[in-house]
Amino acid sequence: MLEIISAFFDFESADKPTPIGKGNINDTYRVDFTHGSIHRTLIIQRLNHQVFKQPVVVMENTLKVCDFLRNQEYPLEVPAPLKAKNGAYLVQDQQGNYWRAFPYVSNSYTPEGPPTTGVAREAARAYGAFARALRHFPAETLTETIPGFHDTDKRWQYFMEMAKEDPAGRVKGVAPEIEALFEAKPLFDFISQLKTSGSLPLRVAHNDTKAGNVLFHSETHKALAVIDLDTVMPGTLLSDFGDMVRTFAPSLPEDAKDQPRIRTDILKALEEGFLSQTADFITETEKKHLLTGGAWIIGEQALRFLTDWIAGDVYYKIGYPDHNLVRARNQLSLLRDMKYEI
Ligand code: GN1
Ligand code: MG
Repeated sequence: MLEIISAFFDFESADKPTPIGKGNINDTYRVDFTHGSIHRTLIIQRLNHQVFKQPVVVMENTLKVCDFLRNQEYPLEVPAPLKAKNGAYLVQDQQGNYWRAFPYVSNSYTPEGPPTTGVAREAARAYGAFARALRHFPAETLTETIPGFHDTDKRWQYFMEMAKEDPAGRVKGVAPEIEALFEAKPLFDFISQLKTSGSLPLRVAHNDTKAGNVLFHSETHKALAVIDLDTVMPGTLLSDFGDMVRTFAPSLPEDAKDQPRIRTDILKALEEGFLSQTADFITETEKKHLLTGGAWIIGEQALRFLTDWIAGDVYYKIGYPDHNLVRARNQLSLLRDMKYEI
C-alpha cells in the first residue's frame, strides 16, 4: 500500500490505511500522510477488474464526466480521480491489481441504515442536480463498460436459459417466484418498448444511485458530492430514479429475514427531491413514469437474484446458502407493493 501511495505522492510518514465504505466490489482506504510540514488525507481504492474488465475505459468515462461537471453550474463538489506522479490515473501493483486515488472530502459522511425522509429528499436532490448538470452531455460518447447492464430483455433471455438448463436443480423449488416474474413481464416489455420507440432519451446514467454514494456534510447534513462514477454509462433517467426507489424506499435491508415493504413517505420524498432539480428539462414520459422506473429496477433485480439462485450462485457474493433466494423474494415483496402505470 505504501508503494501505491508513493506512486501518487511523496511522503515521509503515513498512518496505517483504514478501510472505509461498504462496497461489495472495490476496496477503499483512507490514508493520512505527512510530507515536510504538510499533512494530507487521500482515498486510495483498488478497482475490481473482475467486474470492470476495462479499467482504463472506466477511468476515461469518469474523467470525461468530471471535466464536464466542473464546467457546469453544478452545486456539488466533484471529487475527481488524481493523477499519479507518472501522469497516469491508474497504478498497477505487482499482483496486477489496479489502484487509483481520490481527494478526501473533509467533514463528510455517507448515510447508513434505512434513510429518513430528509436524507432521501436531499440525496434525490443531489442525484437530480447530477442529472441536470449532465443533461447536455453527449451520452453516446461514454463507453458501456458493463454491456447490457439494464438490458432487461437480455437478462430475461439468460434467466430463461438458466431455468431450462436448471444447472443446480433448483427450478422446482421456485415455481411461485418464477410465476411472479412472469407476471412482471408486461412491465419489462413496457420499458423495453419505451426504449426502442425513442420515448426515453439516452442520458448519462450513474447506475448506482444508493444512499452510500452521496457524501453529506457532517454539520449541515446537506449533500456535498455524488461519488462512485465507475458505472456512468449511456442509459436512462428511469433506471437511476428506479435504483433510488429500490435502495431508499424499502423498510428493511435487501437481505432481511422478514420481507421488506415500500415506504410511501420515502417515495414522496424521492420524487420531491429529484423533481426539484429535473422537472424543467425531463420529458413528460419520464416524469409520468418515475415510479414505473422504480418497479422496473426492483423487478429486474428480482430477476437477477433469482437467476443467480437458479444458476447456482455464480455472480453475487453470498453469506449463507439461500442468500440469493432470500434477496429475490424480498425484491418480489417490494414489487408487489409498487403502484405504477404501464
Ligand atoms: C451490486 O455491490 P453493489 O451493491 O454496489 C450490483 C448492482 C446491484 C446490487 C444489488 C456491478 O452492486 O447492480 O443492484 O449489487 N453491481 C454490479 O445489491 O453488478
Ligand atoms: Mg458502486
